[in-house]
Amino acid sequence: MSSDTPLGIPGYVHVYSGKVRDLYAPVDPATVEARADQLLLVASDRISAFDFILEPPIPDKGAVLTQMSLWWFDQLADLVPNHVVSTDVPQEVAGRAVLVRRLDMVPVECVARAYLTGGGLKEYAATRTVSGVELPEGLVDGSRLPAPVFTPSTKAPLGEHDQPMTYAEVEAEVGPELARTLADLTTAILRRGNEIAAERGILLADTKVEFGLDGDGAVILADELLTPDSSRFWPADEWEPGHPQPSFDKQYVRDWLESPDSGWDRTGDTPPPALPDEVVAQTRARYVEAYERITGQTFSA
Ligand code: Q0Z
Repeated sequence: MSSDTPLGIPGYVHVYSGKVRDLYAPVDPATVEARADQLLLVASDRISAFDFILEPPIPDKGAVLTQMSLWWFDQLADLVPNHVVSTDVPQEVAGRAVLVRRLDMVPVECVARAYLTGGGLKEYAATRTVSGVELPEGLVDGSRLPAPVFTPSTKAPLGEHDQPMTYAEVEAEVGPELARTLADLTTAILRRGNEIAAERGILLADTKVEFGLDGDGAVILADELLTPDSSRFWPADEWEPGHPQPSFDKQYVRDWLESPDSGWDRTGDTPPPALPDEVVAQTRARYVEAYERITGQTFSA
């Protein structure tokens, strides 16, 4: 049970908390009311694995992921406008928060896959299609797809899992014109992300992005972008189709939790034990390494 009180941030009101991030609204000093046009997106150091929030948090994870998102927004700014307003945020959340435009969020999780694994692999094994797209035979866990495929899903409430949507369901939800824009933008984002990441020895197997509409109906990229929390990062030099690929960020955590050392039974009904210092340190180092390899910049907290 993680019924933690969200952080009080002077000048902001708490709006919502997800598993690993928190949302606040700035208070307008003139009216002392929450502003309707902006949000503060705060990334915590919390980490999830096997659907649990683990203890303890990973130091600097929120800052690493926030800085990585900002870097990607900048790299992809010519492809799609984004929601970032300012990185001038309260000291309590320095480095791990972004002030953003409050948008009318599109009710679709926009996923694209460049490599086959997870839910996409399961669908392929049953039908040789992924989200209705026919694929060549002989693909295995980790295979690169001929081209990125749009595999949208529903936005499930907290604690539930997203369900796959067909392209026709997306069209019915948002109309055919916006559906085409979402699909094209999502695959273009993953394609561009992989062109950049490949030069740095990282494969982006898939990604989940969220879009919103501004007051003029323009499609704006929101939320986070191409982080290890929204995308599968694989080390390119260890890529070997035919089995599950090591996860760039969480492999130490998963391996330790599944090892006899942890004493944890994943199939039972007890929450996982606290991570040892060594696993926390290695996991932090992997997030920092991902940031430094992707951006070419040194991470400083
Ligand atoms: C994002 C989320 C959480 C962080 C709503 N620009 C925007 N305008 C309106 N709504 C959102 C955004 Cl990014 C929005 N989320 C997901 C939840 C912390 C992000 F608790 N929900």
